Amino acid sequence: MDSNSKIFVAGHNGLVGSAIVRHLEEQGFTNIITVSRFECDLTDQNAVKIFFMMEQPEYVFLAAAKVGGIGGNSNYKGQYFYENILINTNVIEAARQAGVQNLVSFLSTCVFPDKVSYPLTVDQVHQGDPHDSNYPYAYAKRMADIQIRAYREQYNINYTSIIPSNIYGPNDNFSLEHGHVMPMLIHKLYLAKKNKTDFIVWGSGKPLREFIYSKDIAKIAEWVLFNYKGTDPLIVSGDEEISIKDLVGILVDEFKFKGKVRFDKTKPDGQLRKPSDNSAIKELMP
Ligand code: GFB
Repeated sequence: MDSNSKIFVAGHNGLVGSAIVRHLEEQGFTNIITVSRFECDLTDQNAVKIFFMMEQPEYVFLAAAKVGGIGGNSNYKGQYFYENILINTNVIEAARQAGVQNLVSFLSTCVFPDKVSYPLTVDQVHQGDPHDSNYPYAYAKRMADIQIRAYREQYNINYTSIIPSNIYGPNDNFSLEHGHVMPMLIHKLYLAKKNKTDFIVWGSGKPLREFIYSKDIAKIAEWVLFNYKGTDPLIVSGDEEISIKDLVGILVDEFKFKGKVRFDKTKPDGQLRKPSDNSAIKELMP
C-alpha cells in the first residue's frame, strides 16, 4: 500500500463513505475512486462488473447500503432486503474477479440475534433471528459475512467486515421518517426550537444505544483495510451505552432548548439494548 494505491469507496456520499473519503484525503491518498449510482447502479450485477474491469481498484470500502433507522426499516422491508443483498453480493464478487487485494464491508450491531447473551460477540452473529424491527436489513448484511467466509475458503482471499454500533456524523440521513435516531432528534430539535413547538421523541426513552462518530469509524476502517490479518469480523463501538432519554438531555442542553420534551409511546422502542464487545479492536488498536 502507498499513497497512490487505487481505493474504491462505494457509497462515498453516505455517512460512513463520506467520512472515509475525507479521512483518506487527509492521510494523503491521491487515488480515491468514487462513482454515483447513476454512473453505476450497485444493484446491477453487470454494471458493477464492468465498473470494476474498467477501474481495476486495488482496495475497496463497501460502505454503500440501503440504510435507515427504525422507521425506514419497518416501512421498506422488501426494498432493504433486495437492495442490500444485491449491493453486497455484486461488489464482493466483482472485487474478487478484479483481483482486489482487500475489501472492508460494514455490518452493524443491529444484525445480531435479538435473543443473545451480552455483550454481543462475533461468534453470536448468526445464532438466531434478528430483532423484528430490522430483520430484512440484518439478514441481508449477515450474508456479506457469509459470502466473505465462503470466498476465503474457496478463493483464499481474506476480505473483512467491520460491525459498528450506531454511527452518527456529517452527511447522515436527517429524514424525519427514515433517519437514524441521532440525526432525526437533531433535526426535530432544530425545528422545535425554531417553531417554538414541543420536541417529540419516539418510544419510552428507556432503550440503550452505543454511539460512535463516523470519523472514528473511518480511521479504524483504514487501519483494518491495510493491516488486519484476522478472519473474524471486528466489532467497532465505544465503551458505554447511553439511554435515549439521556441522549435527549444532552441534545436539549446543547441546543439550549427551553420547550417541552414529549415521549411518544405509540412509536416503537426497537431493541432494548445491544451492548457489544469491542475488546478485539481495542487490542489491535490500543
Ligand atoms: O437509530 P434508530 O432508529 O435504530 O434508533 P436502532 C431507534 C431508537 O431510538 C428506538 C429511539 O429506541 C427509538 O424509540 N428514538 C427516539 C428514535 N426518537 C427517535 C426518532 O426521532 N427517530 C428514530 N429513528 N428513533 C438501527 C437499525 O436500529 O441500528 C439500522 O435500524 C442500523 O439498520 C442502526 O443498523 C445501527 O438503533 O433501533
